[in-house]
Amino acid sequence: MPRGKVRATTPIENEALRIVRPSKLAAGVKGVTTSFRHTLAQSGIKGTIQTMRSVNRFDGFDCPGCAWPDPDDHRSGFEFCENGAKAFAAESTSRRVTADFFSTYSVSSLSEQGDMWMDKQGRLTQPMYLAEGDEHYQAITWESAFALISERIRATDPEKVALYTSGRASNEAAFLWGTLARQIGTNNLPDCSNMCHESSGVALNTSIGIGKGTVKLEDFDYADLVLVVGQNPGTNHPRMLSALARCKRKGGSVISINPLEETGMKRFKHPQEMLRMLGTGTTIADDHVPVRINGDSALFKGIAKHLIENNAVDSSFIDRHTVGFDNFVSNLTDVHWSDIERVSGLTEERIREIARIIAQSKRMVICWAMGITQHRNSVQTIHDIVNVLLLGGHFGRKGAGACPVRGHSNVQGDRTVGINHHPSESFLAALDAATGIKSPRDRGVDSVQLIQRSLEDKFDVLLCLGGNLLSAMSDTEVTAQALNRIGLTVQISTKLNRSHVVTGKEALILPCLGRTEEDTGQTGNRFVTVENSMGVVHSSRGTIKPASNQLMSEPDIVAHIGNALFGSSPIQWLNLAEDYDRIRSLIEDVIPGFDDYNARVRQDGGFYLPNGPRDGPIWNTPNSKAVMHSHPLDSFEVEDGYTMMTIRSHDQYNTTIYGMDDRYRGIKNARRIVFMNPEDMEKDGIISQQEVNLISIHNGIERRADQWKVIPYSIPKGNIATYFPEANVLIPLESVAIGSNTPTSKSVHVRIEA
Ligand SMILES: Nc1nc2c(c(=O)[nH]1)N[C@H]1C(S)=C(S)[C@@H](COP(=O)(O)OP(=O)(O)OC[C@H]3O[C@@H](n4cnc5c(=O)[nH]c(N)nc54)[C@H](O)[C@@H]3O)O[C@H]1N2
Ligand SMILES: Nc1nc2c(c(=O)[nH]1)N[C@H]1C(S)=C(S)[C@@H](COP(=O)(O)OP(=O)(O)OC[C@H]3O[C@@H](n4cnc5c(=O)[nH]c(N)nc54)[C@H](O)[C@@H]3O)O[C@H]1N2
Ligand SMILES: [Mo]
Repeated sequence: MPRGKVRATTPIENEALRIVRPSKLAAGVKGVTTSFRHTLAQSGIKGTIQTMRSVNRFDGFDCPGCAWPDPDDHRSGFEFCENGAKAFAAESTSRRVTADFFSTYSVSSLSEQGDMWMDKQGRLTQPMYLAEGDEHYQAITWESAFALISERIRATDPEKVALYTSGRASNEAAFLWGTLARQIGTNNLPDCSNMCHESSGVALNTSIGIGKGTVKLEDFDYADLVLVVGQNPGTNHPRMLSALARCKRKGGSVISINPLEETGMKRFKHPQEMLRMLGTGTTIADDHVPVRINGDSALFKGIAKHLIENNAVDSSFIDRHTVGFDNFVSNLTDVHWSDIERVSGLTEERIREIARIIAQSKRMVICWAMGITQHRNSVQTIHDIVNVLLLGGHFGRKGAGACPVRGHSNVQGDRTVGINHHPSESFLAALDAATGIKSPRDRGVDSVQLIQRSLEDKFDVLLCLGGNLLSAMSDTEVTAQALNRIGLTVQISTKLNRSHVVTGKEALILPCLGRTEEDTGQTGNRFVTVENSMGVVHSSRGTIKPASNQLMSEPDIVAHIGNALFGSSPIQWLNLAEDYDRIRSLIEDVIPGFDDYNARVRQDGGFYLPNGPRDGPIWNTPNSKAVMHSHPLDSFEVEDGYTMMTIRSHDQYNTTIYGMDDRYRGIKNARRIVFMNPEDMEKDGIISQQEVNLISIHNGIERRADQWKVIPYSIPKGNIATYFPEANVLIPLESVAIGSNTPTSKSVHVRIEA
């Protein structure tokens, strides 16, 4: 019997949209008071003080907000930012979702509620089971839940099982998770980075031989130039602004390359210095370059042309360390300035002006995030960025390098410890030797492939370690249909979200401890470890009383599933999870760079993982040199309609909506809005706040989303912006980046219907 109608998207709110003056100053007085209001409202004053004291201290927990590192030398205990505070507040809320809640609300009635409402219901407190055809989740014991999962997995083939990971999982949980998948017999490990920095991983691996960035936090003190490309740090990595401000104080320059001039890049006040009321803050960006959406490849090609024409390249570095230079040069001669100008939306003179600044730089860092990784040609664009760094020899040098700024606080660590759908032979061989299992060698599915194959009934069981796959993935309605076809979906979660209502035929919710909470196993107070965006592995120890006495830690949950499936041979699952030092010893045996893991991670601040291009430079590529890739200029311009990017507001954490405002962009009470250039509005006869429908077009198929309000905004002509996840219904599942298969969330071809 099918369930009642379940909505896959948040209902259209009839909100009272107001356009106000955007905050010009990031993380100033307002930021701090706002953050306190958030924690206070949700966890009460005692909770607030306790939480704030433990943030990012050596003996406290790692901020669940983002992957930006803390200063090596001092973790003051008050290293926090407004949005980090919102992330704690959301986790340390005093509200609870109990079994009664689920008997009040059926899944279909829950689905009629908004995304923000769902998160605000509080912490999940006990395991819940949704039987096939049922309308209500009902309580289930942990034991029965594990038995059910094991039964369903045993009843199917290993390739019909997938294990999704969201990037908050610790190294310990993620390592067990990957190992569990391989003991089951699959590399089906789709993860949030497939939708995030996968393009960076692919592009960096194939050019510099490591899928990560090559800078340390201290490099920002030495850099004479930092480019911030396709990234909005004021909202998504606020603590990065301190590093940029320090760079500037030491004489460095910062250039922001972005279709939008984001707050924070304009002016910033360090929250820790805040109470001293220092002036009006530091101006961060010395220059703002309003590139068109997906115009970055053209821009960096133009920069490279200028550098080569003017012989402003480090020839000895290029000779010693790279291959592909000659080919790159001849390829660039076929790229014409007229095309570069059209695609980037910038004049030749403007691009040469930026190139002249780059030519002067001895120590340049280039940072980027989702504005670069979520396009058709993202891998190529990142190759273009790396080429500009290679031309100037900006590797293996203090104050220089590539800096893909990671999102989720441990997304980088999860990949390092084996969350990978195409693991290397050396990793699998080491895992087999250390554990006694026989890992499969076949490539597994990524997130997009998981959805595509579920539509063809190729999946029976999907286990999710955190996250909200339904809302994070592109093509929401199609994704929902795919998930509905899976036999059993299991969500290991802290908070309620739409993936708990749009499920497989049967579903389980397994509530787990959050990062901030005390983890008292049989061996006493346990801690986990994480890796930040700069390759530092450090500890994170929760300090707050758990939200419910029925919660289990993530490693414990994974181990119990392993134990239910396989008992204790060859992996002693329960024994392993009892004491996380044992998991870490196993990681040390399997993954290079974790020597003396248990000892070194107990040092204040942890330790750096080795990084060839940074430490050498040494290149772990086929011919031991960095590769300069040459690609033709792909433009993916749209002839009719607009190129739409889907971005984050200041009041959300991915699919978790904290509030309906976007203070830095001057928006109150609305999320279904379209930022549009005033000249485009005039051309289309659209007035401010007019309601329009959005229609995306891909391979002749139309997808619609109705009732969006238009906001005039400073954005390049032909470009529009909307918020994720509301706009995900418009992103076709098949529209992905070449080479990384990442949904093209930042370039969606859209028509506007007035
Ligand atoms: N508070 C908060 N913090 C977060 C998150 C959150 O949701 N909330 N999410 C976390 C996660 S998982 C991630 S991955 C990061 C995301 O961090 P960001 O990448 O900063 O997030 P987005 O909002 O997607 O912003 C992308 C930026 O790229 C710009 N952009 C879009 N298209 C282009 C383009 O073609 N070229 C250029 N040059 N710029 C472009 C947009 O204008 C926007 O400023 O933040 C992490 N931190
Ligand atoms: N259109 C569009 N789509 C996008 C993006 C975009 O820019 N545009 N960005 C993409 C990016 S960069 C990312 S990373 C993905 C994010 O994809 P996901 O990581 O899947 O999504 P989140 O919204 O971060 O997941 C939030 C949920 O995680 C659970 N959770 C929180 N903390 C914990 C914890 O400690 N343990 C466990 N087990 N669960 C926890 C809570 O239940 C919460 O509801 O979305 C992607 N989707
Ligand atoms: Mo992300």
